[in-house]
Amino acid sequence: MVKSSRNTKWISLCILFLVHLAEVLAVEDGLVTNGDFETTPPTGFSSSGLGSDPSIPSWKITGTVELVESGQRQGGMILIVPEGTHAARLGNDAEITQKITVEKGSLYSLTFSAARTCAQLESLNVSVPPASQTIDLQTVYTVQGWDSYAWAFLAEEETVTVAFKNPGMEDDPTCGPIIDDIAVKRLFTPKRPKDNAVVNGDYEEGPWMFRNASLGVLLPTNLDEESSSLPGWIVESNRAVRYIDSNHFTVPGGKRAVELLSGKEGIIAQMVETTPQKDYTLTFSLGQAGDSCKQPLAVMAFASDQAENFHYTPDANLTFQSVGLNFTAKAERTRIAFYSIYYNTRSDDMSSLCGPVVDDVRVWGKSGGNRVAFKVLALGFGFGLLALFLV
Ligand SMILES: [Ca+2]
Ligand SMILES: [Ca+2]
Repeated sequence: MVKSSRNTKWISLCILFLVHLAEVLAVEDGLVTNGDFETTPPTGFSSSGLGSDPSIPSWKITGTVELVESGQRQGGMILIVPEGTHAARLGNDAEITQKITVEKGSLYSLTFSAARTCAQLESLNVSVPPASQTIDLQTVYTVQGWDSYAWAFLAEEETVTVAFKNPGMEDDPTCGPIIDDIAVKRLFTPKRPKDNAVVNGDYEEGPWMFRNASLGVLLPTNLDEESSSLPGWIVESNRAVRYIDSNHFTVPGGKRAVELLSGKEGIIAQMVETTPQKDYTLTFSLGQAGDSCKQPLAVMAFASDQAENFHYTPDANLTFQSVGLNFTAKAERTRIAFYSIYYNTRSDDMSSLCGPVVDDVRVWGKSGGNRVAFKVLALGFGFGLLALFLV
């Protein structure tokens, strides 16, 4: 008996050690090794590409891959380097890969910056086999000429290969997307609060954002809620929505929120658990991102068969307002969704896409609603009495 308890202790200790080891070995949140392409290759940086012995420290390359330098010209065009002085350009069918150690079964999100070069229809394929997605780089969302994107994958092994590939076949084989600042973050799905049917309604859990990432991170189309960079949410549209942080944008609550772009071409949605025939209220914060977005700003909100538009009405003291709509659930899962009514651009550069901000999304049943309504009523009654007393 004593022996078996001792054995159990040993086994527990070993398991603890192995779990700890796995945690130590797994990649840390942030830039992957040489994810910014600033590590000097053994043959040195060369403005004319990687020469006859191409290599990029920590990356395996296939096809025409070049390290480009900021200020480098190609034809009449200056190549864009998103961050620092170097970035990688992927020619026709070219690919760069890196193996990373992860925790099997966990969800991870990759953040990376990409810019287009000569081709008009450039795209970038990001994959961690068997998962893969091709991101369309045709729409440049910011005047800087590059954007940050996030893409999530479920780790099916302890070591996975992250690959970025240019699936294009252009006449000029050196044309192709430029990539930079590749980071990874392990995601957690926040627990659904007791009084709110929405998961991650405050948008605080999401992809990695660099401290200096002033452009936010675009969340491209993703219909699978199990592998979303923004846990709980899906991006239903062809165009992306922008994940923003309080260091560079105005955010209604906490540190993160979502900015809706491209009018009804940018839709964010969630299927929330509901009880059929029960009455609910959907509330959310509607604000502006503090990015000189040309007004008017307005959001179309959907819940079950209800849809309502809400215009952002600026207030001198507040950068957001709380709005909401009532609905009756028709099923055990109810779709809530938001898109921007207008196609907004920034008033300072007239071309960067921007739009209304959504945050603190809540869905609660009528019984909870009555309690809140009662509190408001009681408060109003109190104020009424006070006013009477003062008069
Ligand atoms: Ca760089
Ligand atoms: Ca928030």
